[in-house]
Amino acid sequence: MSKFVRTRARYGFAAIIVAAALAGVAVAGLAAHAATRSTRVIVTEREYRITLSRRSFKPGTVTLVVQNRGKLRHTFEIRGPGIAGKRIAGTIAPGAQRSLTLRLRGGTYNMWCVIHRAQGMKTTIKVAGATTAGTTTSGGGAWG
Ligand SMILES: [Cu+2]
Repeated sequence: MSKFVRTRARYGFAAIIVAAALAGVAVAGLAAHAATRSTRVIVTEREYRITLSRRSFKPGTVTLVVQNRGKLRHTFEIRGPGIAGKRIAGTIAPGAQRSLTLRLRGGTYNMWCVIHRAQGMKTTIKVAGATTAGTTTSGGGAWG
């Protein structure tokens, strides 16, 4: 009698462990999936320039992690193929970071700080297919 109860209890416990393990696998699988789907790019803003952790891009989903390393508040807006003008709401305080996930297509994207665009706080990236030459953060460029 007591042996039967103990066996049932042990079986129940094992079932909980199996269920938890399966749930853990499912969560890990989702996390791995998400990590491979979106490319993280660090965007550094300071007075008065914007620099990116990478300069070459392929079409697909990217998460721009915009970090304000300056002393003033900055903003971030991007425009290009498929993106009519997408902006991180409000301003980013010094030391803070905000992220923006986008779907990039082939072509040229312009990004800038709305407040300090005139001071040259802007940059351009080119996404796969287009020439990558001359995409530096300095210089005025033809736009703006
Ligand atoms: Cu700014």
